[in-house]
Amino acid sequence: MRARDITEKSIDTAVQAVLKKAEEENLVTAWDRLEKQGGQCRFGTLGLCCRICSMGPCRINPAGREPQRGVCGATAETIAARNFIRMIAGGAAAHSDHARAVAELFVKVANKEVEGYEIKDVQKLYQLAMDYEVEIGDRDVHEIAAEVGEKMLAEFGKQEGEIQFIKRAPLRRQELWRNLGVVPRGVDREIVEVMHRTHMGVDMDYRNLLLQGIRCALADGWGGSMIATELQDVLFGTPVPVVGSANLGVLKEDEVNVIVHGHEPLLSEMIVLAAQDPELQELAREKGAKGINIAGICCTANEILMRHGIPLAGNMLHQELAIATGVADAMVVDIQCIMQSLPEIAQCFHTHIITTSPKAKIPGAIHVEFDEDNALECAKEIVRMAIENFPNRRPNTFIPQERMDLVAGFSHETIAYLLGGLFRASYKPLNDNIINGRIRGVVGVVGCNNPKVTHDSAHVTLVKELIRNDILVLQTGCAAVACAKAGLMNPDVALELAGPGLREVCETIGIPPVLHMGSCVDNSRILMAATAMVKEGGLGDDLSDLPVAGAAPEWMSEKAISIGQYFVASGVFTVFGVTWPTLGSEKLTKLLFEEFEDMLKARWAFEPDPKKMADMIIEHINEKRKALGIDKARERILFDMAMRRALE
Ligand code: NFS
Ligand code: SF4
Repeated sequence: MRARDITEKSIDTAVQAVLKKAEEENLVTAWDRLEKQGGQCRFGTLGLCCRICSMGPCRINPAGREPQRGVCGATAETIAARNFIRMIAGGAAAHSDHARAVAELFVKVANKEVEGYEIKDVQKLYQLAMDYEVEIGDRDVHEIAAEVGEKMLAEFGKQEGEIQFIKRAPLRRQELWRNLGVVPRGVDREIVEVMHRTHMGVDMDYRNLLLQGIRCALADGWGGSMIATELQDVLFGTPVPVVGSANLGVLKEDEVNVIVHGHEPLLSEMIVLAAQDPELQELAREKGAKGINIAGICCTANEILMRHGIPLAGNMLHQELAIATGVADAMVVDIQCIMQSLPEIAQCFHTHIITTSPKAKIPGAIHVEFDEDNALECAKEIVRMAIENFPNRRPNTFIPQERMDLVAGFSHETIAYLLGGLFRASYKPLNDNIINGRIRGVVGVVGCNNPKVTHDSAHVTLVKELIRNDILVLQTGCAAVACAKAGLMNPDVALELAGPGLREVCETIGIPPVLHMGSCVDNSRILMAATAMVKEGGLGDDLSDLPVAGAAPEWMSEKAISIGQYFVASGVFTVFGVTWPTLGSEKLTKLLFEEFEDMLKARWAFEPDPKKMADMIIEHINEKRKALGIDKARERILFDMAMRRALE
């Protein structure tokens, strides 16, 4: 990639300022490394490179010249399909192994084998007990939790039958899945089967490969990810609206800054708790700091923002820059989306990079293994290391001023409460306002950052276009952080940008037009919100009837592909930006972009330009509205007091 000006690297002025500092100090960041990659491999980009056996690596010429086959005879579509579903397996594995860790801890908590954690959301536990047909009666909460936990833990390795949460989907969708034979058994089994079928010389029919890809993705969305979300809510509390702030300006010159980065809230929850410890607070003061400041990066940030209002230091591409401010006394990481370069950058400052998972070590980092049997002590040790490190800060510190206030905490349950009130929580007001046309539709804008795209630009441009067109936006992951920083989750800023219908509804309910629903495993919340819309009635009887869509305009990870595939398989039209990994095979791309429509009543699309992406989505939503016969209802209705009351 050619050298780019700083303003082409990110639209975030805080990022631009720290990138400038990094340049002056000769630090190397993801943007520089992307440049150093030069022109990236075209075969790989198009999905046409196969490294599955040692007769290869093989590649297919995308221009139709030789070679057109791998040594084993594999065609372009076989190679691209195998690569694609292996991405799904990678993503599903990441989400689900995270979920497994939560489930294992949950069982220990239920059995009172560990200290520091508790069952916080008993209502949600009861809901799960009903899902899993666990008797509630007048049994002790821990007893119920133990049985629920065991049953949920058993889901991962389930050999036969169907995972339980499939039954949460609209009946029409379940029927469609059963007819296609894509209802997942345990997620472990589906991942293993992807790996088996993509081994040299096994499944060579790209359609058949994709069916297994779909089954594996569904095992993620309605299995692994949903289990993670549900059990995290029971353990740490189901999110309710909370005020927070975002961007590197949340770091503090005069306090100990502990940055938590990664994905599992098991550790970060304890770090939040440890930072409140009076002894550690006192130690911080002894070392000359005014207090202890916790800030998050990536999905860990989203998890503790949603439940505690802990500030967001930034999204994926902020990780190196947070260190480059010179005020990060420790960066604590667990799993996923962490850059190997962190210890190198930290060398130029005083920052401790602390790895905590036995699954994720980085050469040059300090490893403090997180021991959940001793969670709080472990978290305290980490916070203490950060405090002891505070006096070692070097003079070259710089904290950009950017810091945006926001409202987050929109679990799908909370949305129902906000819409309908505590005693008649429901999605009816949302459906009504979609039917009467004040709200055109609902779109999930999710996913990563990718330095190939001007950082945050695609997220922010797309979301602004959508809300301007009266589309309510639901967000998770790094996309959510991007829009939070841009003010789109701040009602004062964002309502100005929303179309009149959306604005009216949001003002009445008291929500921003862009709702932060959490981390990437919490995309399962979006599935549940969409399902609640179907079940409420008036908008068709399947997820594919809804005027909704999904988008990941700056995606990079395998997890994003798994999420996108379970969105599509659940009936949601989904558009990705940046680059598309199957373009080398016309047939496979046609399957994903066109034929899926017949098969799944939803399809994938690819569009790197966020304005065009918005047009594509709006057109799709308009079509769905037309099919529902609600396209003419969009005349403007002014609210009088009675209508406002009715809405409340
Ligand atoms: Ni999601 Fe969360 Fe961010 Fe992408 Fe990574 S942090 S799990 S994968 S980069 S959104
Ligand atoms: Fe080449 Fe086939 Fe081996 Fe892939 S599996 S590397 S296409 S010979």
